[in-house]
Amino acid sequence: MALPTFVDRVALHVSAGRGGNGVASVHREKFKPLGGPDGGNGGPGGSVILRVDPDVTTLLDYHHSPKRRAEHGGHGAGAHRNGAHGKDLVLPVPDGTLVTDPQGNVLADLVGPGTELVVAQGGRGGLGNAALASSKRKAPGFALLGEPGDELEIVLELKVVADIGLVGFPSAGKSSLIAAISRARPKIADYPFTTLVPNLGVVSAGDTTYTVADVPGLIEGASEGRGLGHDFLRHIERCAALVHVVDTASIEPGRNPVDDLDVIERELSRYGGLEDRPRLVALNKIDVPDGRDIAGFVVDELRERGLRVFQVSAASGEGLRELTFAMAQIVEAAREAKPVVEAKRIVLRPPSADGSDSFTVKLTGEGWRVRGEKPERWVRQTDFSNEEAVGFLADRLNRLGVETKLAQLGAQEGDAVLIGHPDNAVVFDFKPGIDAGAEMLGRRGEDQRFDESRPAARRRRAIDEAMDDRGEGETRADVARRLDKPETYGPTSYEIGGTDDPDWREDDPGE
Ligand SMILES: Nc1nc2c(ncn2[C@@H]2O[C@H](COP(=O)(O)OP(=O)(O)OP(=O)(O)O)[C@@H](O)[C@H]2O)c(=O)[nH]1
Ligand SMILES: [Mg+2]
Repeated sequence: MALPTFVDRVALHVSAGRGGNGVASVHREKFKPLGGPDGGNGGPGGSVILRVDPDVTTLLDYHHSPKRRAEHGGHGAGAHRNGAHGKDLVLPVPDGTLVTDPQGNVLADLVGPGTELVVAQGGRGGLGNAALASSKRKAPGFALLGEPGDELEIVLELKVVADIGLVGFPSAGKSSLIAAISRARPKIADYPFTTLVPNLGVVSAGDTTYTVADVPGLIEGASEGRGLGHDFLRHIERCAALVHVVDTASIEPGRNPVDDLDVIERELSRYGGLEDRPRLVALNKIDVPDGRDIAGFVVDELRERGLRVFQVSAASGEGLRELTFAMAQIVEAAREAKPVVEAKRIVLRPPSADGSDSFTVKLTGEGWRVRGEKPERWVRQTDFSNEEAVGFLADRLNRLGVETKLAQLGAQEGDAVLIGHPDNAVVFDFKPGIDAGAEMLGRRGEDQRFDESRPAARRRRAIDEAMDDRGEGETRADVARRLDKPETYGPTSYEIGGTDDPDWREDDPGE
């Protein structure tokens, strides 16, 4: 089989760039020992954007390379240097590209040059410790991680945007007609199904310029897949009007213009959705003497049905001027009824990413499952190897009300709490109402001068001391428990539960 040169449906895998990580860094300068935090933020990852480009007429490129990825954001660096923005990946698509998910749900219909769809959003960059610092938390010893970009499967389907669609039996002369009235040069031959893909032509009649699409021929039973089937009719779904191209000179037995027209109408109605489109009839090939006679016989019958009928010859050009002006009239009327679409930018977000404070808590076999845009994002931003970062997360979750909600629903101390999508949730131990959190975990973020007045810090020191003579195999968490101060941070389980310490009640800079 020949290589395809026209592709009107492709499945595409798009991945946006990951956001860069923020960095925890402390300013150092000769003779200035007390430098502040100066870790820069990670740059956002690049997004994948589909943009309607009038010069693109096929989805062929995507057929050849169906995986597309935008650039990652750069990591932050010391001295307040922010990471670079990942470059967006702009994918040009033809006018009239329908974007769906693999299940066929429509995500967007891209019509009009310049229309854009942000199909996969780049991940946010993580904040560096400079941005996380506050009056009380003077030198955070952690930074936030960049978030992964969206990654998804989409299907692009091209629905040609033409003003007029030509329909008819194979060899009726549709391609010949488009060649006669425009500069399109489709393949023309005396065997059926010469046209395998839609052809577009631009026609000028008077002051009106419009496009005409020629689609592969239809035969009786096309809706059951006979011939080339009727799938190609989706290319005329957007047309303002249809022109029946009818062969008046067919020598096939049983063929006559009226029956041919009825067959095509039946197939159109089986396809559905085209009933409201005005129709014109072009009785073609009247340069052939028999054809002219037959056209003469049927023209009245067709006009009695209320159809506008034109007797034409694509070969000699006879009657084409009237036909093209009639088409122009319909196109003008349709354009007046429907204003031109303006280029716009559509942003696609997964349904959960609504930026709201809402979250859900459900009891499942594995434990309490917490879902919500913010809790899940915060978990993704957390560097779990850094206890101070984990404490920061705990406090954010607490402030959102996750702990309160769990308690209301009857969660017991020690219950498993899973945050995030079932496939990659992070598991925590539930530990309500503790006087813990970041304070007691990390020392790097604290200004020692405030220590004396801070109970959490005092307690942390007590644990530090007790650690020196802990039992074999006893973790810091065990020691804390032994001291009757709850703390259970371990390598795979993190505690959620906040602190009453006013330090952590400031506006969250990570939002
Ligand atoms: N004499 C005469 N022949 C024509 C005319 N229009 C088309 N033909 C011939 O009819 C045959 C089929 O023409 P096409 O334009 O390929 O027909 P089509 O409707 O595009 O056919 P498919 O693409 O197969 O559906 C060709 O041999 C043309 O030369 C016409 O007005 N007069
Ligand atoms: Mg053709």
